Amino acid sequence: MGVCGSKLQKQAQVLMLGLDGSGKTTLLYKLMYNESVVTVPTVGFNVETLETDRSSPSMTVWDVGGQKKMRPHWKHHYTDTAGLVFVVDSWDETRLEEARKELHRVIKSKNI
Ligand SMILES: Nc1nc2c(ncn2[C@@H]2O[C@H](COP(=O)(O)OP(=O)(O)O)[C@@H](O)[C@H]2O)c(=O)[nH]1
Ligand SMILES: [Mg+2]
Repeated sequence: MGVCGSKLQKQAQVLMLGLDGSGKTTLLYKLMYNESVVTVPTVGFNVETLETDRSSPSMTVWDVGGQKKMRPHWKHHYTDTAGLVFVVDSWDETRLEEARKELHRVIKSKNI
């Protein structure tokens, strides 16, 4: 139990979802390097490990492509996910309803 507990402390998996173009990859690299990078639409996913201070677990952040054809694949990343970040472009009001539907679909899933 103790060994298992210490293992869990070392690393936590965080899943970052949201519509395509909502700013997920920008946020990931801002967190990683504190820089605004030029992004291209994510095909597949980006994954980065963010180091925190020694007392906290490091975070492995999965930024998964948000295009319509990618969304059915989101569920394959739910296992072992300790946290979910759902990114919304609050400026783009025309897609808020689409974002709301997708968020509800994710949180209603049995596996998350
Ligand atoms: N103005 C503004 N543009 C942003 C922001 N975040 C992302 N973008 C831009 O929005 C576009 C899509 O961002 P990206 O991170 O690729 O979105 P993703 O598809 O969710 O990974 C890019 O041109 C970014 O430069 C933000 O906070 N403000
Ligand atoms: Mg992206």
